[in-house]
Amino acid sequence: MFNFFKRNDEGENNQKDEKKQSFWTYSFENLKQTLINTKQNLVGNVVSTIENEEEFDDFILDDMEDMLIKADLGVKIASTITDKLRADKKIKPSEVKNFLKEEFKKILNETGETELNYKENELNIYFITGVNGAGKTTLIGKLANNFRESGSKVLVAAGDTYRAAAEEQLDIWAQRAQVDIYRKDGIDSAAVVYDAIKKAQNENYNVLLIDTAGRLQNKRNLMEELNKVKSVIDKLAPGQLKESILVLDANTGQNGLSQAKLFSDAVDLSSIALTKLDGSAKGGIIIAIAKEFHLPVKLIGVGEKIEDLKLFNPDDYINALFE
Ligand SMILES: Nc1nc2c(ncn2[C@@H]2O[C@H](COP(=O)(O)OP(=O)(O)O)[C@@H](O)[C@H]2O)c(=O)[nH]1
Ligand SMILES: [Mg+2]
Repeated sequence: MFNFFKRNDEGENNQKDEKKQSFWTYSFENLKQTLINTKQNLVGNVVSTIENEEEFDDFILDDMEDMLIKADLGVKIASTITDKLRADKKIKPSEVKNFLKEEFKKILNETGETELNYKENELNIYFITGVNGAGKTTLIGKLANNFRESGSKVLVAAGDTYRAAAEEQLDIWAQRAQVDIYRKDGIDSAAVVYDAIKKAQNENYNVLLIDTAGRLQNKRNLMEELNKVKSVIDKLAPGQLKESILVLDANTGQNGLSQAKLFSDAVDLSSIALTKLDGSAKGGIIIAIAKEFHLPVKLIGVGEKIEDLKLFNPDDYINALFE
């Protein structure tokens, strides 16, 4: 496993490694600041409304369910949580905060590994998907920079051949991140990806980041194109594909759930990158996605700058929401 992905590097006193690590990790204090609106929306409102009640009667439970749904947790989790309280009469409203914390923790724990999959000394391919404007190209720029800072040889592939100037935008990010780009404008995405994989394999790259389109004439065309690209990867580089990442804008809230469904049907996702968490009140979507799709969030976007991509740490996330 990539050393810099580890949060606790006790005994690590190599300054260069510390610098590298700082690119990926997010201090607890900063995470808390980023989640301040989500905390109020998801936890603060519910707890302050409920905790002084005498007992969980139907009226309060309905109210609580509504609040959780409005906080973008989704109907499924909201009703599971309130049904538990209906069934277990021992839990009192004064304990609601701790109860919620444990419930959220359980849901996040069930998604499995939250560290980005990476293997030393081989090609690691990351297939990046998501709707237009979610933050795919930006994420690729930031990821490329982090990987390059961490010592990897990085290639990015301009697979969004649909949107005008998409290749240009990726090119600018590649320069900023000081990594190589494979682009060939005017041909189809699968062909670009085919060439990029060949190049990455022949020239011993450690990381290949594949950008894709987020909007075609219609959903079906988009899903077909993504599926075609995925087949190329599966055919040329089985085992080298380390993550199929869906990039979601935190502010889309519940809409993110339908996006996750659409994309996971087409490309068999392995993880989520949640962008624009900075300032968002809808960071609870992380829990909804974990519950509905068993997909872990592995990366969070916390700003527009190159260093604003961080590894997601579920324990810190929970503690930041409930502290
Ligand atoms: N505040 C904020 N803005 C972001 C973040 N990630 C991306 N953006 C912005 O979102 C917009 C769309 O990003 P882009 O990468 O072009 O999305 P794409 O269409 O999915 O490739 C750009 O203006 C980015 O600067 C983030 O984590 N925080
Ligand atoms: Mg793009």
